[in-house]
Amino acid sequence: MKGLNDDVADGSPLFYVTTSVAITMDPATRSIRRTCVSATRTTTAAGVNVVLVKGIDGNAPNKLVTDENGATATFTVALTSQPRDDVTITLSSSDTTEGTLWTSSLTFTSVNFAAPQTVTIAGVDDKTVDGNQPYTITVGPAKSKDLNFDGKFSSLVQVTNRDDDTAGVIVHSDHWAYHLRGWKHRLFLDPLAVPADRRCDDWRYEQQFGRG
Ligand SMILES: [Ca+2]
Ligand SMILES: [Ca+2]
Ligand SMILES: [Ca+2]
Repeated sequence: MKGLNDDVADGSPLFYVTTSVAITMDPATRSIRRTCVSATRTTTAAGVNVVLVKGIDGNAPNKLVTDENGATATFTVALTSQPRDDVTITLSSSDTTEGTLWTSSLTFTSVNFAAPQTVTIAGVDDKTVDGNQPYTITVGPAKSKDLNFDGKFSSLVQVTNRDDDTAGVIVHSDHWAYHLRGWKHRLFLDPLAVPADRRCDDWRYEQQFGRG
């Protein structure tokens, strides 16, 4: 006997093979008229397979990295067995001020269930020196009329969004420049942090950090 693969998570069903009537002249087996053989067939279990692809953390291969400068990270999702009905898997970010998703859900059918679908995460920029920030992407749980999947297989993808800001004084508008002109105090500014076209004549640039 040889088991046949159907990719459906239908458990390990017991099945029977019935032979024809035994025909023998052997007195020892003459009483056997019909033979029944039982066997079980095992199949691949239902599940959701998540594989990290791009932006893998060099220090932690089970994590991803994005950054505030626009770097993205990706992972793929696929089903491990053929569903009896469409399976939808929702995706969400724990902190949308640090990382967002290009798609909010994936749908798998009985045809494309094994083809990995790519999920892209984009780092979100801010203007504060907030350090590298961890967040998580929640994958699932699956939703389906197929009870092998419905409400199951939730997992987390750990991500770090790297900060790209550094401390310094940056003048963003003429409104700021107006107020700075009236200051009588010495300004301890880093000249390189102030665009040349934003420097006022009466600003005093001091590179005397630690002395004023
Ligand atoms: Ca930034
Ligand atoms: Ca930042
Ligand atoms: Ca940030």
